[in-house]
Amino acid sequence: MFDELTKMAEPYRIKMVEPLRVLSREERIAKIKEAGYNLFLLKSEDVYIDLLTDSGTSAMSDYQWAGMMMGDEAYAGSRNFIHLCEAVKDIFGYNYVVPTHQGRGAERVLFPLLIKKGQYVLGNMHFDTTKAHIEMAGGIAVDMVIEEAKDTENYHPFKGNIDVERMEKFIREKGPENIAFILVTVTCNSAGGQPVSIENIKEVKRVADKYGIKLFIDAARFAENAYFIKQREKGYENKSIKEIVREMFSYAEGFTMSAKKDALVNIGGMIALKDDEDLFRKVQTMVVPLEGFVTYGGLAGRDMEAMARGLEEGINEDFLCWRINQVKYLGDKLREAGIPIQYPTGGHAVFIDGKKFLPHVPQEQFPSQAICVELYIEAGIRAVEVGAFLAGRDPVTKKEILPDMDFVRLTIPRRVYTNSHMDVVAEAVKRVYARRHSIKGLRFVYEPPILRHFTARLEPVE
Ligand code: PM9
Repeated sequence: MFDELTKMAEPYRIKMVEPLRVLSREERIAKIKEAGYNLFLLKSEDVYIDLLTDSGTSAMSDYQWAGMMMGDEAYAGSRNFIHLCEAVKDIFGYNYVVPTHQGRGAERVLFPLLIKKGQYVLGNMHFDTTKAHIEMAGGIAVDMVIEEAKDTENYHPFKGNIDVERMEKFIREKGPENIAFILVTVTCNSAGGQPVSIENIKEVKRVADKYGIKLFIDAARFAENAYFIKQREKGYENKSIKEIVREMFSYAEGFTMSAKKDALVNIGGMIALKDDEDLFRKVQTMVVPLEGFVTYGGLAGRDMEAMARGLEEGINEDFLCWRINQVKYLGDKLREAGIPIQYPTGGHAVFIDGKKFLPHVPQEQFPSQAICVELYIEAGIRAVEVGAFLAGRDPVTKKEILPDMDFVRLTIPRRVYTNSHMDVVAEAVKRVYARRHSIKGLRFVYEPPILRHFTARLEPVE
């Protein structure tokens, strides 16, 4: 166990390195203009520190790489699938596992089995692909995160919690038969990587049971959520991460997971179910045409081995302590400099409050995207906008959706960057903040009809 002294540095050493390249400021100005002021359209080699996402960007361990060599590439029943099932049973206590190529593959398979046209899916805040898959299955996604999440300045230990009172009122108004299921996302990515407490999950479960509604978990960042519970929730300080994970998942019927986050792999996902054999059979039937045979679901045997091992490593408390504290380290530096961020910092990213950072830029001109552009120009850092640019337009009125929370997400890949890189990021943000008054908004040159933020092209508003 690492102690107060040894906790000060990474709980691993580096065996292999990947050189970084930095373009000159002039080159960066040219590159971002060429990319239509959209950071998704930059080449990765033109980026110095890549904070676009923590998804699929982790560094795998020697233990995982060794496991890759143990890939059993049989079409059916590979030993790596069996290892994956054992890991899921051991960590989550669930009986049934269906691998998928990534998180959205799991959503694509499971959701149509649970949703009847016009039904609601309630959650804290659904991730964008999750919302898309709910809608593609004929459902309506409703976000019910607590109001405290929207106040970025004030501390709340569990800003990812669902507003249970509001949820119950909604169920009564619409009728339980019109609710397909409840989906709790841990941690709540869209609210700033904020955790959900066990108490809240229990309360949601109580209401779900009262009305005969099923509860599922979007488990992408389950381990980071468990770590926050251990740190912040009374009664859990002496429990192991595994015990906390077990309890969190004991209240749900099943989960979808993007394994590209807390399971520390570059590709992979799954659906797991506690004990619903009937639903398991249905999932197995659907996964074959959509993803692949029931024991590989779009993954190679070696990918499943890395995933099984990654799940075990992902709940290691020393690793989680370093991980969460690295994000906090960057967040603290920004807060000390007076930069408005979602507070407290979340598990996987520091979220800058774009509306407070650039109050003179109207939200329709994408202040958070403008900050992302400036950060790239300042130091070759690629962050991602989670605000109005991503939110898109109302499908009926075609009006811009202007979300309460408009963020620049500085997403930290796992085991990839050191705190020296965090120092550079903090300094770059401070420099952009110092010249914030001269930063202009952006407008569309090309706007695709759906998921526009991936391929849109913009220009500065003069
Ligand atoms: N999240 C993220 O960067 C990656 C895609 S967008 C650049 O935050 C949750 C809570 C997610 C998530 C992906 C998915 C989808 C589901 N739930 O990307 O399909 O944060 O593996 O997972 C991204 P996949």
